[in-house]
Order: sequence, then structure tokens, then C-alpha cells
Amino acid sequence: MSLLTLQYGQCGIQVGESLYSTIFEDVKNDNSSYSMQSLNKWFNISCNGKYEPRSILIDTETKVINSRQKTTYGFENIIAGCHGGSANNWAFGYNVNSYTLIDLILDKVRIETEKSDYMQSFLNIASSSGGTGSGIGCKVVEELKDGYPNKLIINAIVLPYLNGEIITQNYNTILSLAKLHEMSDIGILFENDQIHELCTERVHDSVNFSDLNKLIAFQLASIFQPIADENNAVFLSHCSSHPIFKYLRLRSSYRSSKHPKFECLGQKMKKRTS
Ligand SMILES: Nc1nc2c(ncn2[C@@H]2O[C@H](COP(=O)(O)OP(=O)(O)O)[C@@H](O)[C@H]2O)c(=O)[nH]1
Ligand SMILES: [Mg+2]
Repeated sequence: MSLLTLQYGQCGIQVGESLYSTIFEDVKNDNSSYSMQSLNKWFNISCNGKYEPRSILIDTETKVINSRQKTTYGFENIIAGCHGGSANNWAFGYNVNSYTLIDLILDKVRIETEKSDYMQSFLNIASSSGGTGSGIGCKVVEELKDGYPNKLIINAIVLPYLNGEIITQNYNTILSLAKLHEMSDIGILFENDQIHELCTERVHDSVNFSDLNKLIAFQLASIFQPIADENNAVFLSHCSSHPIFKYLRLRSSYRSSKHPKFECLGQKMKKRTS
């Protein structure tokens, strides 16, 4: 089973990149069935043997896209126009910018879904508090829910620091969560404050976004990496089929081993969710 990742805005793109590099580090140079399953889940393999992340990067400015580090695998699907951002305004992203980009995005989604017969889920990654990820993200999720009713919609949402960097963050977050709650099969929430605290305890004092993203990536990978004879996404969908359990909050500490062995949630799910 594979999934298609959609990364929106600065936060979504940076977290998504960290997720892909974590996955790639976990499985590269390894021919085990675990690694093969994982690679097939996250990457298309081109005819010249190059790994292409099964992912679409979406932004309304080019700053983050242009400052990405080079990787051995290339992100091929990039939609980043010079629209001047979404002004940290959910409504502007949802009502205005999304109309400029939606056809392009849905076209890429169609092409990617047609590449794999086993595409089971969409994984959307965004912050709730900016304008692009929250606004355009919600619009795209709405279209995905409508156009692909049999696929699982999984939304990984980063909640802002409580002390707030963006004056509109609370409005954007409420609007995003209200929309996404209707349409998510699974919502996974990451609170920047909590993730920051975990990183400070375990790593060092001067924590930056890259540390936060690494921890978020480890937590996401611990859900989605394959386990023997079981598909985690299906397992998760059972867990969250009741509306009360739709939102999961993961609690795990920073894992800094060089080759992390991702724990599947399995029996530990109950302990970690709230
Ligand atoms: N964890 C994490 N949070 C981020 C990152 N970049 C931005 N944020 C948070 O995302 C929010 C701003 O959203 P952003 O993605 O910049 O807005 P957008 O580009 O308009 O979607 C703020 O609350 C930031 O704290 C990141 O790389 N990691
Ligand atoms: Mg932005």
C-alpha cells in the first residue's frame, strides 16, 4: 500500500522533507522486505533507478522551495508560484489563492494516483496557523474528499506556539480545524510547544525548527513505516473510526540513535494518544 503526501506552505514543506529524509535514512542500502515495502510506499522508482518521493510540494511563494537542501532523491512535483504568500490569512488562502492553484494541484494528484494501483491514502502536512498551508490545504482536502471518496484522508497538522508569532494564528487554527474535522479520516496534531519542550529536555537548549521537524518526522514514521503482516494505516483507520478518536496526539521522546528502529504504535497506541 502506498500513500501520496501533500506538503503545504513553509511548515508543511519543511516537515515533509524531514519525514522523507528520515524514511530514506532508515531504509537506504538495505534490501530487506521492510525496506522494499517502505520504499514502495513513499517513492516512485523512475526508469533510470532514481527514487522520486510520491509527494507534491505546494506554496504561494518560492523562498522555502528555493532554500531546500539537495538530496539524492528529487522532489519532482513542485507547485510554487510567486503569489506573494497568503498573508497568514486562512480566508485568503482558502478563497483566493486556492483558486489559482487548485487545477494544477488536482492534476498532479491525478497523475500520481494513476501511477500506483495501491495508493490507499493521502497524507496532508501543514501548519494550522499560516495562510497557505491552512487555507489552501483545507480547500485541497475538500476536493480530495469529494474526488477520492474511497481513499483515506490523513492530516498531520502543526499547531502554533501558544505565545504566538502570528497575530492571526488563533483564527486560522480554529478555521482550519473546523474544516478539517469534517473531512479527516485521521488527524494527527503536533503542538510546537510540546515538541519544543521534548527537544529541549533531550537534545539541547537552542532548539530550532529543524530539531522540531526531526522529532515530528520520527513520530510520523513510527506510525507509517511498515510492520510485518499488518498495514498501519488500516490499523489507524480502525482506531479513529469513532469521531471522538479522530484526532490523535502522539507522545514520544526524542530518539537520537543513528539508525532508529521505528516502533509501530500497536499496543502502545492507547498509552500515547489522548
Ligand atoms: N514545527 C514547525 N513549525 C513551523 C515550521 N515553519 C513554520 N512553522 C510554524 O508554522 C506557523 C506558520 O505557518 P507557515 O507554514 O509559515 O505558513 P504558510 O506558509 O502560510 O502555510 C507558525 O506557527 C510556525 O511556528 C517548521 O519548519 N516546523
Ligand atoms: Mg508561507
